[in-house]
This record gives sequence, C-alpha cells and structure tokens, in this order.
Amino acid sequence: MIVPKDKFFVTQHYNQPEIDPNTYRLKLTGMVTKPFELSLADLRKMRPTEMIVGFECSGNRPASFQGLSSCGRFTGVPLREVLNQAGVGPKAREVVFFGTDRGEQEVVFRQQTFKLNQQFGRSLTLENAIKPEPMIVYALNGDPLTVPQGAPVRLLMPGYYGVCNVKWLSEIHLQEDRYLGNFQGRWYRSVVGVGGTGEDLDLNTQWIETEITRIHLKSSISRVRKIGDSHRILGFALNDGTPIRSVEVKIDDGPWQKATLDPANTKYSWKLFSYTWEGASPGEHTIVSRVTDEEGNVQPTAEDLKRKKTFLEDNSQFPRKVMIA
Ligand SMILES: Nc1nc2c(c(=O)[nH]1)N[C@H]1C(S)=C(S)[C@@H](COP(=O)(O)O)O[C@H]1N2
Ligand SMILES: [Mo]
Repeated sequence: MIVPKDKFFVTQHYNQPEIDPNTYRLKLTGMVTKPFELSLADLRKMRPTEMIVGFECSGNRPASFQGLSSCGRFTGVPLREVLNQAGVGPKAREVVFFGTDRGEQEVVFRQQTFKLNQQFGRSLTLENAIKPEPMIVYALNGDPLTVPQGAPVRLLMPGYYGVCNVKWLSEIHLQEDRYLGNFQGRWYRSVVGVGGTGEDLDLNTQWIETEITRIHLKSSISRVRKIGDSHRILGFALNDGTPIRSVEVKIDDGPWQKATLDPANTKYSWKLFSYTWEGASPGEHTIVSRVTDEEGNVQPTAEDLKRKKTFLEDNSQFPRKVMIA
C-alpha cells in the first residue's frame, strides 16, 4: 500500500524552491500571542508522530487514469502542538499556510486584471486546524522529504485533497477573516447545479459553489492479474476517513459483488481491495468498482455528476475495459 518515495506523484503550480534545511524557519504570525519561528531542528526535537496517509489531487479523474494519487508513511508533529506553542489569539478564526514558492498570478477584479507575483497559499478554519490529525511533516517513508515533495517541511491534512497539503511551508498566519487567495477561493472550487433543469441560464437551478476540502468517496480498479485459472481484480478506495462499509465490483452486466478489503488498511490510507474473478471468458470485458461508506454515501456514476461544471472532485465510478486471453 505504501508507494515507494520515487514513485510518489508530484504536482504544483509555481516553481519548486530549494530551501537550505539549515537556515529554514517556519514563521508563526498574525493573531498569535507570541510571534515566533521554528527551525527544522526545533521540529525534529518535538515528539514525532507517524501516519499512513493516501491522498489525491482533486483534478485526479478517469482522463488522468487516476494517476494523481499516492499513499505513504509521513513523519512530523501535530499542527496543534505548534499552534499551542505560539498561542492562539482570542480573535483568530482562520489559519493560513504559505509556501515559499511564488509565481505570476492573474487576479481579476471586475473589469481589471492585475498580474501579480504571489505566494502559494491555502487556509483552514481554526476549528479544523486544531483537530488531532493535521500534521507538519518532514519525512516520507522514513526519509527526509525531497524538493518536489515540499522539503524541508509541508502541511499534511489527512482525508483532504492534495491541494491542502501545502509544500515548502514557510509561514502560518492566524487571522479573523476568511482567506480568499487564488488556490483557496478561485481555482480550487466546484460548481454544481441543483434543482431546475441545470441549464446554464435556467431560473430554477441553484448553483452551489464550494471549496475543495475533504476527499470525496472514490474507488478505482488498478489492475487485473491472472492467478492460475482465475483472475484477481485489484484496486483502491480513498475517502475522508469515514469507515468504509463495502467495495463492490461489477463485471459487464452482472450483479455487484463484494470485494475483500485488505486488513492492513487504516483510516486515512488507501483502502486496497481485491476480487477473485472465476471463469472469465476470453475477449473484452468491462469492469467497474463502487465504494459505500458507513454513512450510506455511495460512489456516484459519471451520470450522477453530470451537473458538476468544473472537473475537480470527479469521484465517479471508473469503468475499465480488459482483454482476457
Ligand atoms: N507550496 C505548494 N504546495 C502545494 C502545491 C503548490 O503548487 N505549492 N500544489 C498542491 C497540489 S494542487 C497538490 S495535488 C499537492 C501534490 O502533492 P505532491 O506533489 O506531493 O504529490 O501539493 C499541493 N501543495
Ligand atoms: Mo492538486
């Protein structure tokens, strides 16, 4: 289930800054009781926590063959311990995370467009930031993070989409109001039509625009292996950490059949599953999986998601064609 470090997918919007780990400082600013800085050595001196976490880019979808997802063992410290050291001011409501990476960004305000050189930034509500899971991490699978992975330090939000895991983390800023930076308020959002006809200019459709936060329940088949006379269908599910009730597999027009979940799966890991396919006839078949969680949420079909305008958060069932020899 652990993806080797060199196979981890990497993606970002700006550059990949090289930061000297010896002079690196994580700054805590804004509505803290005492602004302060932590070096990498300071972070490493704190009691380390490890967690196996799988995440995906919210742009991961059938068109990208679900390749923008990985799972690994991260080491770091709970974010809330760092926030406690700084002391959260009484008015703070929002925690903003800035990366060192910067790039040119077009900011549109009414009829004006400004070209600005901006830092990568994301935010969390204070309520979510002080939960036990969020971590400030410096190692993956036991080794220091590499530059593409956000060295020396990144944020890790178990159960959230990749964009929340700010790499090259340089500053944590506490404030009262919402943070509206490009990657929080504009680029990373979903637009879904509810009610009415869903036509763009329909008067009865309500358009719901939301930010990208928790991973939507998803599963996907990754490979089929021949074992003796049978075939083994393998895949993974990923979600926000809600316990999984079942993963099922369907072959052609057959019934949904229960797959077996790997007992090594953990709350925020990839949830690996397998299904033994007996008597597969030679020729082409279509196979698909779907996952259901304990709250009764079922992975949607592509048809169910057709009222979503933006391509992010595509957790649709992913039918795949296989050729049996
Ligand atoms: N500083 C910074 N952090 C970032 C990004 C970025 O552009 N800059 N991209 C985000 C996005 S969109 C994703 S999907 C993940 C990818 O993490 P990975 O490269 O470790 O797989 O990093 C996130 N963290
Ligand atoms: Mo992403």
